[in-house]
Amino acid sequence: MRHSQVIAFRTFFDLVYGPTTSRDRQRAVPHEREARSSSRTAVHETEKCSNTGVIGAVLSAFVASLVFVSTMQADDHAENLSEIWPSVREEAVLTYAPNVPPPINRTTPAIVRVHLDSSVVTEELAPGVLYKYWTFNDHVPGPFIRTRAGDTLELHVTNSDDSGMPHNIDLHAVTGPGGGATVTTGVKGDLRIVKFKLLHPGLFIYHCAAPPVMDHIANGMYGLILVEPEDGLPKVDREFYVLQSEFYTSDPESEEEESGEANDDNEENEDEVVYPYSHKEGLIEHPQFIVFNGHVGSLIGEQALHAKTGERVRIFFGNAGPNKIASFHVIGEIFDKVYREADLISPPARSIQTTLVPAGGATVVEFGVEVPGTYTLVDHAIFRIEKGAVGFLNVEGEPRPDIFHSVDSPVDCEGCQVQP
Ligand SMILES: [Cu+2]
Repeated sequence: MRHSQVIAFRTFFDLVYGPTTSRDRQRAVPHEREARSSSRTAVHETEKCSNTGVIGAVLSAFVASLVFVSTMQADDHAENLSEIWPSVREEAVLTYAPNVPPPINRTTPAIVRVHLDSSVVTEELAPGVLYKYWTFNDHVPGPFIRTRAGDTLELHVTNSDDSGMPHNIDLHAVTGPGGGATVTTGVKGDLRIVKFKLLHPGLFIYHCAAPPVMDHIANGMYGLILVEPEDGLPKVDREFYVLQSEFYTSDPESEEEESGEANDDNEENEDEVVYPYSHKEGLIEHPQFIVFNGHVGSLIGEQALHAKTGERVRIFFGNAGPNKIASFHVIGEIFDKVYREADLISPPARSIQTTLVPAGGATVVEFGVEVPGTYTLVDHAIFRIEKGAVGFLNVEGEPRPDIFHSVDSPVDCEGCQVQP
C-alpha cells in the first residue's frame, strides 16, 4: 500500500475510532498506565534477551519477575477499585470453532480475564490454496469468549506479529470509544491491559480495527463473544460456534501483488500455493472464498458437526463479513427459535427457515433434531456454496417414519455439494 493511502486510512481510522494519541493514554487510570508501561518494558526486554546465554537466562528471570510485578500492580489496582469492579476473578474458558465454552453457572458478576495475541499463520484456506492469515491466538476465527451480563472483561492484549504491524481489538460487546480499539493498539512486544464492563447481553462480533480496518478483518482477525443474560440461556444438548467470512485473493502468479512484497512463499512447494490478499477485490466486494470457520471444508468430513435424534441444538452464528450479508439456513431443518440479530432479551422468533445476519452481526438459532441423517449448513445466497459456504451436521438415531417416510431409497446427489 502506498504511503499516501496509509495516511488516508489512518485519518479515516482516527475519525471512526478516535486518535490513538497521548490524549487517550492520559485518560487511562494512572495505576493501570504504570502497570502497562512496566509490562511493555518487560516484554521488550524479553525480546532482547532471547539470543544470549547464561546472562540472558538471568536477565530473562529478572524480566519474568518484572512481568509478575506488573501483573500484581494491575491486581492491586483492581483491589483499589473493588467498589466498582466485581471482587470475583476468573480466567475465561476459551474454545475454538466449532466448540463453545460451557454455560456460566455464576449468579453474580466476575472479572473475566482473557488473553488475546495477534499473530500471522500460513494455513490451507482451500485445497491447494495456502493463505497468510492474520489471527487472534493463531486461529481463524479467534476464540469464543463466554461471559455474563454485568461481568467485567479484563483483556490482556499482546502482539506477536513479526512484521511490526499494529493490531488491536474492537468488541461490539463493549460500551466505549472504538469498542476498545484505541486502548488496545500495540505492536510486537506491547502488552495492553484493559477492563470493560459488559452492559448488554447478546452475541457479539469482535475484530481487529487497526488501520486499515478492512484489511485486518479481511485477513481473519475476528471472533465471537457471548454475553449471557443474567438468568442464562435455556439448556440445550449441543452448542456450536460457526462464523461466516469472506476472503479476497489475487492470482499468485500475478506480478502485481498488492503488498509490494515478493511472494517467495511459493518457491518450495508447488502443490500448495500461497494466494496473496487483494485489497482491490475487497473494494469491489468480489470475494473468491466465502467460508464457515475460516477454511473451505471446516465443517465437512471428519470435521462435520454431530448430534443425536431427540437432542436440542444451538448454533452461535456470526458474520464477520467484511462485506456480505449472510442468509443462514440449515437444509432439512426449521429453526424452532431465532434470536434475531442475537437479541437475547426479547422473545425469540419461531419456526424460521432462513435468517439474515448482517456483516458485523450475529444470530443464535435453536432447533430439535428429530430425524436421523445429514443436514447442510449454507448461506442460501446459494452460489456461495461453490465459494465454500457449506458444512454438515450429521444426526444419528432411529428412523422416524411418522415424520419422514419414503418407500424408495434416497438418490445420491453426486457433485451437488449439498450432500456429503
Ligand atoms: Cu490487526
